[in-house]
Amino acid sequence: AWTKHEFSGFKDKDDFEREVVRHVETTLARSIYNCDESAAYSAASLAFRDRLVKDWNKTQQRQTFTDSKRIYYLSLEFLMGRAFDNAMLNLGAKDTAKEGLAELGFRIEDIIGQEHDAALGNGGLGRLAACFLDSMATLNYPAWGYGLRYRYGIFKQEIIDGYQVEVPDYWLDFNPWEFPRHDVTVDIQFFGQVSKTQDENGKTIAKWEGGDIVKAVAYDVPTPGYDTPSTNNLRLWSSKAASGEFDFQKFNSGDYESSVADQQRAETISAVLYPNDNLDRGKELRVKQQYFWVAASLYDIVRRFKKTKRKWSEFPDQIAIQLNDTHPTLAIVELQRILIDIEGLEWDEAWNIVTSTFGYTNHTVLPEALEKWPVGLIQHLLPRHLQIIYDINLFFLHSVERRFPNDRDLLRRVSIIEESQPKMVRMAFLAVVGSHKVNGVAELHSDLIQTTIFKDLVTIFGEDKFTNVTNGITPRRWLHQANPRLSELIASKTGGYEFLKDLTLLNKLELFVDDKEFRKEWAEIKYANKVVLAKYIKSTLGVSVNPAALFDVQVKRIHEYKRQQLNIFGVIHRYLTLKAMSPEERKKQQPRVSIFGGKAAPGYWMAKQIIHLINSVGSLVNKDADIGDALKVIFLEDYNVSKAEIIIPASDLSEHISTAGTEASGTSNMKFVLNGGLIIGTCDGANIEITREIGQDNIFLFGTLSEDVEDLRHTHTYGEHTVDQDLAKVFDAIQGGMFGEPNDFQAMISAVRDHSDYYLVSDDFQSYIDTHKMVDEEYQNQEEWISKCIRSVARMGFFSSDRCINEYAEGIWNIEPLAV
Ligand code: 26W
Repeated sequence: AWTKHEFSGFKDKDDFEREVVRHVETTLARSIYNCDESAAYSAASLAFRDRLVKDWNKTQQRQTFTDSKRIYYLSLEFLMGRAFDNAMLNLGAKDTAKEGLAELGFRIEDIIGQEHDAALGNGGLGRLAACFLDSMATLNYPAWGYGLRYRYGIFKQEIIDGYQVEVPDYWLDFNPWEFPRHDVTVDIQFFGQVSKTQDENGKTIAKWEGGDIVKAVAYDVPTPGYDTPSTNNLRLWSSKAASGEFDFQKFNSGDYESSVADQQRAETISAVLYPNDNLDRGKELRVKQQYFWVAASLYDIVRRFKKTKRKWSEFPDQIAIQLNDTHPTLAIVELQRILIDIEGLEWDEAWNIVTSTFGYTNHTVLPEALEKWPVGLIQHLLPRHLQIIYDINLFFLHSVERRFPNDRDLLRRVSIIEESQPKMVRMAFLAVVGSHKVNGVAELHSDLIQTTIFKDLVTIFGEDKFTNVTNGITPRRWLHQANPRLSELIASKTGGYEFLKDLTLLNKLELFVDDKEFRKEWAEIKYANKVVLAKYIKSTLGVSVNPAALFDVQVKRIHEYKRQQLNIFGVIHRYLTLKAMSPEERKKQQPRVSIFGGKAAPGYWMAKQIIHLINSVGSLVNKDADIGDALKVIFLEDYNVSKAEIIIPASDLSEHISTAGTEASGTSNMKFVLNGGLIIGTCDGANIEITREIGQDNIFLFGTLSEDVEDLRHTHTYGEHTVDQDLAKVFDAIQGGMFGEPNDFQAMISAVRDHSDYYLVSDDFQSYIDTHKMVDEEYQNQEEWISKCIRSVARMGFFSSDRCINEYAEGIWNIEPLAV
């Protein structure tokens, strides 16, 4: 077994300093007298990397030696954020590093600030995968993540004249957290033809030949657990031309240009993360990314399994593979192909192995987000896979027909191939058919998938195949790292930092709700966090905000279903109301800062219009002398993980106001409550379970319930549909030119007033405004407000990603932690 000393890294600050100096002088080839913050960051990170890699090696040896069952988490996105602070905290060596850096003349915050976010994800799904890696390592599960090493992560957002402008995020200039494995490569085949022959026993043998080969190169990222030596691996694949630098044939024959072009075409596969969130655009390059990544990962997994010399039937006892949404669904087809075409298993035996191995997590019910690929595209790119998909579908439909004879409409509805023009492969159905468990990510969402998109499949497979695992977040990053003072205060009352490993220990805080001194300390920490954010706002936008005002935050991807338009219409309503008041009356109102942040997909025109309106409202309101501190409207540029770590601890109220039934779970709702902020929200996603845990009195719920959404939408389409009166006044102000050229915002207004108001902005407007009035009133009573915050935090234990990972491990993966 390891001793704590062995994995916590440095003996003392001198030991750490020596390592930093060594890296400055040798690895970076610089003089310690010419070491700026950037070099200090590089050297300090390398010093920590050296420690991580030792734990990483031991963890891998141990996993191999014990030959225990592993979970492979396949995700096209891992939104890791920064690694340095996380490594220091998880290794329990941040104080040591802080002292050491101070002696070298640096402030640790400045050094942490040098790191570029690893932003290989869009939003919720990618960040969830990152929280899961932290929990799997912390809980000592033998686990690997598999993803793509994008050269460009999610774009950097700039706001220019109130509009979003996208700038490429080239983040790999210097990345100490990855290890290239030039010896771990896989050849990936695309295009080509399939030939079928018979062997001596009359069995049909399929051969996939010809086409193009692209090389996958592995890059390993060690992911440390908290207070444990377990350091798991995140393996990211990078694409490269197969024939090395050049195609020498072409090169020598003078066709230099096209030999370079081939190489660039290969590298394009892992070049860029698709910036769409909850929107499927069916691009050929995207499906190429998916197959490239899935095929490389499975080759790796199978290679590792074959080394153990076990029987194929033991594959599912040794390996669980989780599909993070439908993006890796081709893995089901690829494993079946490997088993029947390459390893020579019979179809049924192979299919048993496949379906026992995979689990599928669904993250959305939005129809525009459900992946479908044209049959013709798959035929062209992956001809053998299309045959296997057709065979899977044939066997599946036969079994359905046997159990439900003469129901042709059922067969049409559940077919993996949609008989449309053109025909499409329904990836979500393929994922359900090829997995042994399917889960949603919050109770309401898991109920909804079973009663809507997968209703027929529940009838066919039975309810036991479908389950719920409510999302969670890692308290290490989202409390300890982001809000160190609150973490320390909690530790002082709950018996040390144990709560970071067992979040239910937060319940001990309930004993201190009535402790006036404790409430005061709590309030001071929140205020200090707000001062930090206020300074950040001043330095980036030049706007002064009063830290004593109520900070009202909505940060997430910009999407109509998340309803930032409802929020900004509410803000305009507040502005009009304030303007109509006498100065004396205005003084009595609760001051507010409305803070927005989030990226719009580059092609999502309506989302970009919403960003423009928020910025236009801000530039009017923020310089209106009548209004002063009563209202400020802020749009924070380039919302990302490291900015979330500043914003979330500074919030008094956060907005989670999606149309009921549309937000699968949400995870930032959990982060905000855990940091002592209250929520205004709809009865959607995990808000419902948060309410159950923390109590109705500690959350501001409003709006239509999900069971009423469909009916309401129908009244819009067929009935008289009049816009809420207060909302109509907001529209008048916009159309009167109060916020600039009204035409710029016409689509947002039309969507509600002239079209069917699909997201029910008008229906929910009045209750939204009324609920904000209640918020203002309750905020006036600070003692009561703080009590609610403390009570809420005390009851948030359930939302740790540790609880969530334990549920997956027990209910879906059937794996156990490795003793350390
Ligand atoms: C094909 C385009 C595309 C890209 C990304 C479709 C769908 C996605 C993701 C599944 C969208 C996503 O991030 N969903 C979010 O997943 C979170 C983690 O479970 C949930 O908390 C959010 O509610 C859900 O929107």
